[in-house]
Amino acid sequence: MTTSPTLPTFQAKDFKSDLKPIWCPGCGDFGVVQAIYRALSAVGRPPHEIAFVSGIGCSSRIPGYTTAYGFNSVHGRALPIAQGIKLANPDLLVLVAGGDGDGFSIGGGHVPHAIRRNMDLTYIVMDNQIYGLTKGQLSPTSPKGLKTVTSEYGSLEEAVNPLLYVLAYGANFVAQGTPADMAGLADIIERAIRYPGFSFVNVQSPCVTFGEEEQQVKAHRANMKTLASVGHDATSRIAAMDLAQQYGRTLHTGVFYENPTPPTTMDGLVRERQQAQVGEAKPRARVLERFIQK
Ligand SMILES: Cc1ncc(C[n+]2csc(CCOP(=O)(O)OP(=O)(O)O)c2C)c(N)n1
Ligand code: SF4
Ligand SMILES: [Mg+2]
Repeated sequence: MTTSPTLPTFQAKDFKSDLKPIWCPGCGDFGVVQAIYRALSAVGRPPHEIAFVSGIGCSSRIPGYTTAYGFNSVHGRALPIAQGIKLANPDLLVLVAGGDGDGFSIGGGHVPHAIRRNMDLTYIVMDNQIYGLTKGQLSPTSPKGLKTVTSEYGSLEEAVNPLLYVLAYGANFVAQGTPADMAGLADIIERAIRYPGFSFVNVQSPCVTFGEEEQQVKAHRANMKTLASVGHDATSRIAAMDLAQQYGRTLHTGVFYENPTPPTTMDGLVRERQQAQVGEAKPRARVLERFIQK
């Protein structure tokens, strides 16, 4: 009798690098990276098949704390870099991470395009409503009225709503979690990774140094409401947009929207087109002729 070869299995510790995080003690990002280790072990892809891209910020240090290939890149530019990686090597599992500032101020213009291209990426934003790394300035998700070093009398601006933002642009998987519920967060991230297409996870990740009292883990634990407990239908974009309007007032956790019929991803469409055109493709050496003729 022959036995089938056993596939390697991974534990959370297999995704933990030797680098020691330099986050402030108690920072929410510690919980987020733990949830990512757990999600990756459940997904079961080996570290060398994973590319993890981030921008700049406290949260963007995350790739270095994993054993995946990591790129702590340029402020606000994680998504374009990740899309290039996925296009060049579609077999890689590509994760993207960063902060609310990285993703929704300097990088905000890249988000709609990543969504409409719908490459198979998972984008995790650690939303602490502040610029943590640069010592506590207003971020795009800071609530109106917040007093910071750059808004001594209180912010006059409305906050960006990251959930509504990505839902409005057509993201097919949108979720929110908090490290106050580690098991729930790991589960959400695993589902996002498994979703075939662009998936977005907003993590309410407390900044213990510059964040507000009501944005800390203890308050999250007391106030969070799972979407399952409110009977939310995650197959309806409209229902998701309705609930997402409570961002900043109610901490809903779970999957807001999951398109039950995922459209073909752009990396998939590119592959299809390449295969269809392989017969008529010019040999590499004569590729310039196509431009010269025109
Ligand atoms: C082009 C550019 N502009 C500004 C900065 C300074 N900078 C570094 S991180 C950051 C914001 C970080 O906030 P966020 O993305 O929310 O991450 P957090 O530190 O809160 O996790 C800024 C403004 C930079 N590094 N590069
Ligand atoms: S400044 Fe805030 S976000 Fe940055 S490591 Fe410290 S607690 Fe975390
Ligand atoms: Mg931030």
